[in-house]
Amino acid sequence: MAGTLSVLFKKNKQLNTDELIRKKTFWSFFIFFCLIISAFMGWKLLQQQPKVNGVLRPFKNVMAANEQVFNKILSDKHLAKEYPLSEAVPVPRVNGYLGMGNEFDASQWSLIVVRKNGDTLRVSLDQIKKLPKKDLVFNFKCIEGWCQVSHWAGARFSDFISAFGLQDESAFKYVGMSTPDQQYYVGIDMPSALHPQTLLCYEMNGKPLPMNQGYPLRLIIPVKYGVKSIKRIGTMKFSDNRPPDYWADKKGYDYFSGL
Ligand SMILES: Nc1nc2c(c(=O)[nH]1)N[C@H]1C(S)=C(S)[C@@H](COP(=O)(O)O)O[C@H]1N2
Ligand SMILES: [Mo]
Repeated sequence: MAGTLSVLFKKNKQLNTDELIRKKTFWSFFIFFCLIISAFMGWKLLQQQPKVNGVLRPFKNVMAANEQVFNKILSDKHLAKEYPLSEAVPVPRVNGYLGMGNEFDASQWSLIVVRKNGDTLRVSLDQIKKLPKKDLVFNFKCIEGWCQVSHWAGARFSDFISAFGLQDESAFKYVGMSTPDQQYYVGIDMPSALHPQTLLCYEMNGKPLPMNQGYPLRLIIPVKYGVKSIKRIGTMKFSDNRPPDYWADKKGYDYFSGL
């Protein structure tokens, strides 16, 4: 044992081949062991970090940095690819059920818009249908990993803003939307909301939206993952602070979810 120990600290040229092998073997195992220990301690340390929206803070910090970068280069500038009508699927998948409860009374629905001064504006579906209609066939992408070319139509959010005199409201940084029962809600950065392909959508495949796809009015926002395309919009609010966002708050998904 003492022999082995003394070998470890001797210069290579003082050792014979056997001793040299012993020395090298020891040190490589020692380094390997240290790496394992530090990896384990690092992992332990990470576990002890506080969580932000269910995501460990160090990860959240990296995500926040990524968000900054990607929100600058994505979303609000480029156009999503549009497809010919013939490529749209006949029966688009139904994916989200929050806020889609049966107790919804469509006859009582109107879109509630909370103005800057606190007043509420109620807008009927007919009023929205009077705005120029934009058909959009695009590849709808869900963050969970599926995508589908589908056909939607509605009024551009930007046309809605100007038609209803909401310019002051659109000077805020964000718009928040929630279902009539508040079960689902999203926050959208204003440049993406005002993007020319962002629709207040009331038709799918040339027909009124099916109930489970957000009748009477949903958001279609091709520059974002599907999570942001809230179905059955009840209320719309504007703010400079980030409005609550179901998936960003519950699961720590990227707030912008830009594409
Ligand atoms: N009200 C409401 N809107 C929602 C959801 C939801 O659960 N409730 N899910 C979102 C998600 S994750 C996706 S991918 C799309 C799915 O839209 P679809 O059901 O028309 O496929 O809706 C989004 N909008
Ligand atoms: Mo999704």
